[in-house]
Amino acid sequence: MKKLFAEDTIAALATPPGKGAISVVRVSGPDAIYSVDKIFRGKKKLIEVDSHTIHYGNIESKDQNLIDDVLISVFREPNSFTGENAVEISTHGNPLITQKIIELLLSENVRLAEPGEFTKRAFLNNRIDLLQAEAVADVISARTEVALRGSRNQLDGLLSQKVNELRELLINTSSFVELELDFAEEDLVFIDKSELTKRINNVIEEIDALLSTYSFGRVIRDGVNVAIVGQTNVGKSSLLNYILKESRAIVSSIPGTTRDVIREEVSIDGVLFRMFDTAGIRAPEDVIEKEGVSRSREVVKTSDLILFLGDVEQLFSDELFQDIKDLNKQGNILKILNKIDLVNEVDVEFDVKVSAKTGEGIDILLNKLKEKALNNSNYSEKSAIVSNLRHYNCLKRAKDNLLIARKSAENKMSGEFISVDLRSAEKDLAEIIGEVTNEDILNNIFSKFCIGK
Ligand SMILES: Nc1nc2c(ncn2[C@@H]2O[C@H](COP(=O)(O)OP(=O)(O)OP(=O)(O)O)[C@@H](O)[C@H]2O)c(=O)[nH]1
Ligand SMILES: [Mg+2]
Repeated sequence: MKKLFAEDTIAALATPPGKGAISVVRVSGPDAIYSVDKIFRGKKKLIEVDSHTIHYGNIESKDQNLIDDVLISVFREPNSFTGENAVEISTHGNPLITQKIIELLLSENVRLAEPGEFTKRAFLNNRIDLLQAEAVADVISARTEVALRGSRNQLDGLLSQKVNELRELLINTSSFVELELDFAEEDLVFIDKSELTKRINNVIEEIDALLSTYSFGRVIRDGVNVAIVGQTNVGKSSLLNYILKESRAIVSSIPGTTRDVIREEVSIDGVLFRMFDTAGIRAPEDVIEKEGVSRSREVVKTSDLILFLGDVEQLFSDELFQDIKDLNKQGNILKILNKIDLVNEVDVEFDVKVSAKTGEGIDILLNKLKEKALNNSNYSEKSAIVSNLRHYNCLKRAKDNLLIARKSAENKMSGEFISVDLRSAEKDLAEIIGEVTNEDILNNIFSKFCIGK
């Protein structure tokens, strides 16, 4: 049997801390079943039961005091999430109970799990690849349905499959090149140069297609930051309230009402928008307002999208518009004209006209927001999507190596050069799914998980 990675047995609370109907303590490692058996009184000894069975009984302290009556699920290696012996103890949902159970386990040769250690073990025992391990965290933290479907696809291996296809193509192609080198003296041709270039181009195209999903992938995974900015009193807070359908921010006819940045989330057709209502920008009247204005400017810098608001009375200050444009590198700005309920006609240039009072035009605005955020991309939910910077960077490096290989092929360089770059590109792809990896990368990924995952 294949040697499993871990020698020690770990335990942690797998459900959120706090009170609930039930809580689950998860135990994994060679001694998982044996150690739980030591603190469990049921009809049968757990070391004797079959894998994937559930058992009722009591958890007792050393002096035989009842801690809780529990249900225990037993999984025998290699058929568990981690690939190791694993036990899940379902208790009544009280932190005092789960804490006590974990303490008892710690006295039975079990140690507390590190963040992400269960998932890390699943990866190291080849139950899932690195892409899927990362998807576990994404599935858990997804905040909209679209994000959930995206991470679910990754967990199901959609992106892994695509990456592996490309790796196979590269391995295949570079073996032909290498074969030719082996038979250099016989002057045999296994793959002619035009076929070689064609194949490299094919992989570059596929990588480009994956890279192009990144902005979309990032949007559905992380959401979009939207800043509402403009002069005072143009109706920024009213717009926020209208979009949220609640009276979140204070609205008043006094200019300079909003002083702090107000942040709220709203999901529009499954895309998460983080809306920032900011202090109106004008020459500040006091220190608090001054701080408010400087915070507005900070928000502008880090937002993905800007709603630059004017109203029918104040229109747009070109100077302020330019100022905001200079601050925001993304340059995604929508010019919105507010309070159109007050006039019959308007004669200014803007992207959308709305009334935060009557709601006129807000639907159009939200659609535009979504369009801008998704960059007009129209990806099928069934296709592989890149949503993680680490994956994006690996793909980018693979592409760069392929561009060099293509150049060498076009310049009729010796196969040695070409095969080296093809192999490097393949390694870059292997890094995505964790086939080549190092401890730093792993620590970096799994330390972001919480304990119990
Ligand atoms: N008629 C009309 N009045 C509006 C509309 N939107 C906002 N107002 C009014 O305009 C005034 C200012 O609205 P706010 O939402 O507080 O404006 P703001 O841009 O957040 O202002 P500051 O926070 O001071 O920068 C309030 O009296 C609102 O009722 C609108 O579409 N139509
Ligand atoms: Mg305001």
